[in-house]
Amino acid sequence: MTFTEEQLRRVGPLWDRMLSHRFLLETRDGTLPDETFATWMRQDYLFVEAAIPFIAGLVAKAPRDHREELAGFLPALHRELELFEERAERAGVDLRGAPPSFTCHAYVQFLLATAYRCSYAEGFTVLYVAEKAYHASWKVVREGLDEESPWWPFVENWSSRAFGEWVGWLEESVDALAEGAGHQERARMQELFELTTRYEIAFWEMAVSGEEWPGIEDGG
Ligand code: MP5
Repeated sequence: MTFTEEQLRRVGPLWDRMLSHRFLLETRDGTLPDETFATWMRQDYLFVEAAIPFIAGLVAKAPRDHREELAGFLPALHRELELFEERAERAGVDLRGAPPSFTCHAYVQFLLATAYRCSYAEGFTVLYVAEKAYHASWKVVREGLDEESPWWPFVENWSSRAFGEWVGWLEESVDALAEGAGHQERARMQELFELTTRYEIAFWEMAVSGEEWPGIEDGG
């Protein structure tokens, strides 16, 4: 069994929880309140902005045969930001000025910390799980969302065949990195695999709960 098969099996219950999250099912069924979707858009825009220095940090450490593929993802992130800007303008959502939610802030700090402080294989594991999670999540939405929906371009972005090929490359690569990892590094990769899955669930949860920072309600 490959590393990713083993880990996806291990975190299976969490993964199922992520894929059956209300945010995805209600977006799929067209019943999610627009304001909830707008919350996700504002926060994910911040996440994607931070994904750029995250990937750049990984590129700096990447083995030579990974550099081109990884660096080649940076323009895709810029196009993704434009997709958010275009959709937000169409839907009358103001993307600018929203502070990061507690969960978004934590997830972004986690991303950057793994890219800059962990080994390449460990940071790469986080990238793989985040991308695999979005590919799988938006495939759930794809199963029912009307193609006329203003949110369809997001479905297309992450559930497309091209994105699936990118996730396929990440999967083969993370499996090869795990093969070459020592016992301790592999254990760290497993831990980061689970943590990233938990962050993905927390991100959907943040969007539906409209969470505030602790202390904000009493002026703290
Ligand atoms: C991704 C994302 C996918 N945009 N947001 C979260 C919370 N997780 C994963 O990453 P990318 O870099 O936008 O493909």
